[in-house]
Amino acid sequence: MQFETLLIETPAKGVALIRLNRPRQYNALNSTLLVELGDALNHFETDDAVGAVIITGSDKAFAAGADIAEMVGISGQQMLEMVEASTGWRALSTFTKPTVCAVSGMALGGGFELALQCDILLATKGAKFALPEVNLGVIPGAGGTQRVARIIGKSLAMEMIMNGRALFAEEAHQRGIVSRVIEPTEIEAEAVQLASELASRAPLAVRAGKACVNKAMSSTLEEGLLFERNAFIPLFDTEDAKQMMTAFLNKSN
Ligand code: CO8
Repeated sequence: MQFETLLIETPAKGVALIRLNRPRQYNALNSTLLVELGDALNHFETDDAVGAVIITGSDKAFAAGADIAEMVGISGQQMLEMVEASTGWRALSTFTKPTVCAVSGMALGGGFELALQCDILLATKGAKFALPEVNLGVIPGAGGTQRVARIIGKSLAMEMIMNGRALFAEEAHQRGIVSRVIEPTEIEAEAVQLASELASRAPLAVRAGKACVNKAMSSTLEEGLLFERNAFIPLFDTEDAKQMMTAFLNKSN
């Protein structure tokens, strides 16, 4: 696959890596990138050779947000049309396979929102997360207000969204935004190792687990428990469950 704004790599069996590649603009998310991201994810969704996807940027920046050059002076109606044409957001939110986001440097605005839509977020020491849209007279528009508030709580979310307060990797880790803080030289290898493990696991169980955790972020406990029950039961009819439990009892796993 050839793209103008993305590089696609296969760093390990079952793993596809999407590298945001607009180095001169700190990987700012322009409309081309957001369409190409949708095309790449839609391809990987149906590619049986891919079990997990890594999304990453460069050493300096994951992404500096939406491309301000495309937003300056546009109307609300034009922004709505741009959002609807940006298929990458929808493709990521409906992607059923596991996604690992490896953030080096800065993840700002839409770049942070993109990272927040991935399943597992890894960051380098020194990585910076912020929602600075207020400095441009707007607010986050790709889920930032909702996802950040649910993860870090109201007061700090208010500081980030109303006052542009940044979180560095350690604080982002303490507040549950990232699951691991890693040396810059090691983050990519660790992301590949993690994605390889995910890709090697029973795919239907991994997808069901992902769907359930995502449901937890957007439902009441009762709705989530029902969703979990409905995801849990059918897994007993899968070959993986039968074989893996038998292998456990036979001590051959
Ligand atoms: N958009 C466009 N260009 C950018 C962006 C951006 N977000 N960020 C950096 N650039 C460009 C600069 O214009 C500059 O270009 P040039 O060399 O042609 O002048 C180049 O990248 C280098 O930038 P700087 O000279 O500013 O470099 P610094 O090292 O001094 O600063 C920063 C780097 C900190 C990244 C700084 O550029 C900055 O603050 N960028 C803006 C960050 C920001 O405000 N992000 C939020 C954008 S709004 C948003 O994301 C809303 C999301 C809504 C999603 C909606 C759903 C579709």
